Amino acid sequence: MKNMGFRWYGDNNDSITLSDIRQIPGVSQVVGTLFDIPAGEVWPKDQIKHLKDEVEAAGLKLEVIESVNIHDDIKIGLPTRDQYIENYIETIRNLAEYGVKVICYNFMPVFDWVRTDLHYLLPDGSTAMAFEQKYLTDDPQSIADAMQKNSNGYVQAGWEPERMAEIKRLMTAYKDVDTEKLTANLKYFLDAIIPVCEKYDVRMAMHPDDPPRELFGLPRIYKNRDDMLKIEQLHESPYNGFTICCGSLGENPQNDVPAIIREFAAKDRVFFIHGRNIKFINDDGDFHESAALSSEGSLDMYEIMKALYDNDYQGYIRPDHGRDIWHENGRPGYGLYDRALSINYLNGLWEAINKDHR
Ligand SMILES: [Mn+2]
Repeated sequence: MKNMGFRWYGDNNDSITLSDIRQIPGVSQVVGTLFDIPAGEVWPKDQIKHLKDEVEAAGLKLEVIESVNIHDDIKIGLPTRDQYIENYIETIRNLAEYGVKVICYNFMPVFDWVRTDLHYLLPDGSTAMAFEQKYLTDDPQSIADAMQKNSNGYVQAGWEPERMAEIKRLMTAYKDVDTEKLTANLKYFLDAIIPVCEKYDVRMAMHPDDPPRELFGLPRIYKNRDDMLKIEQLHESPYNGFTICCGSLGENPQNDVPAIIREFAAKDRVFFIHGRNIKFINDDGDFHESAALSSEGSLDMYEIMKALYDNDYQGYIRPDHGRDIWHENGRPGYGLYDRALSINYLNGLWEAINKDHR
């Protein structure tokens, strides 16, 4: 695929180098971030320029950013949100100046993605991240501590220490934020930023909640197709759209991921794809992440790629989390080898579908 990318956390935050990424066949994009900038602060132009320059020096492009995190005050709807939204707008303008076309973001309260095991042992001896409801305690702090402790010394995106130090305070601050209020706060945010995105040609690609269900009593507003329709209608614009994370949506067996892609890609509201497979462990929706190959997981990756092809998808795609294989010991889910295998597989499916339809 022409816009195949690879997520990279930056010089001091990743076990993988840009030249490693360049050597994966068929990769043209780095999905980049300024990992050290806390949510709510403006991304400085000089740091964006530095990132773009080094990505381009490696023969790659920087057109997708993941993520520009949204300050919790915006999600809670506090009066301080206006300043944080101003900062967000300035970041959008700064990124646009350096050629960024898509910003991936999420609107999950307190926690980003959640797993109960970062090293779940698979029958072939590899490990992957897993979610089993029975291990989810009532204490969010213990989940945060486990995520940190088991990440091989890396900080996981969405689990930054400054955020985790605040869990108790945040859980209290979200006490009165229900689904309706969180949705209204998303609308307030979109109404403010989307006109800027239209002017500067930057598309906002919201990432689904992962897993797509309520946790710790906190609301989740992007869990399925109906949620997507609502989000789309909050602020109608070709710049208000989605990241389809196949794994995240696929973690609810009721979600028909290829059908969701068909519906929203046909309307040109899909800007970014996370190509990931998962495998259900039981009928309760517990799952582990798996190799991308359809036969290794519960999602049909051919149908997913076919849905993109049939809708003439021109947007960006990257593999999502991978397994840890071949003695790799990096940030769990973000090793080099299994994600490179995913890219080769997804590109292989794409080539085959293309040639079938010539
Ligand atoms: Mn994802």
